[in-house]
Amino acid sequence: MISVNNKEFLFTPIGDYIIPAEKVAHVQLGNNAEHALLVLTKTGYSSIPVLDAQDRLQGLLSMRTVTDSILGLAHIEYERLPDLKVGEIMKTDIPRILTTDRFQRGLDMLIDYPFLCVVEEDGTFVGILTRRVILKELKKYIYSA
Ligand code: 2BA
Repeated sequence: MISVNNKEFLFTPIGDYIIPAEKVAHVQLGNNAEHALLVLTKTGYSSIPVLDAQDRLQGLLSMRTVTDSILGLAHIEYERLPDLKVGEIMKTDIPRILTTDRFQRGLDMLIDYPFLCVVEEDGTFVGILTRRVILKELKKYIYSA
């Protein structure tokens, strides 16, 4: 069992650890699935946030969601990609965390998810909190304990 004597870091606000929105690859509700597939492929990320025109978080889109949406009975129907809107196929039941939340909440939630979308109270997308950033921070505290 790891023992970290000073647990104050658990209560620090997550603000410092957020990857800001302008550095996060995302798609818009009205983008079509072909554009989304391009963004996912080019960035290499397996899942990215979906925002509306007011920059509010609406859902998540993954490579799997896109592929599922064009899966026919016998083959993948690529020709349907331009007609499908991101808003129709995205996942809406997604984990999110508030800018005012603490490190501990982020740590707890990141056990189940590779990243969390960070939002303001009104749903405005602020950025993401990734497993990598939180693990790096946790490592610092454990090694200095
Ligand atoms: P994944 O895309 O499945 O990536 C898993 C891990 O692989 C990432 O962990 C990172 O360590 C590495 N990785 C993948 N693609 C990378 C790339 N293009 N450049 C550098 N490293 C890459 P985390 O950094 O903890 O990220 C967890 C998840 O957060 C990612 O899962 C992705 O879904 C999302 N994510 C991270 N950074 C993002 C960004 N700038 N824009 C959009 N989504 C991002």
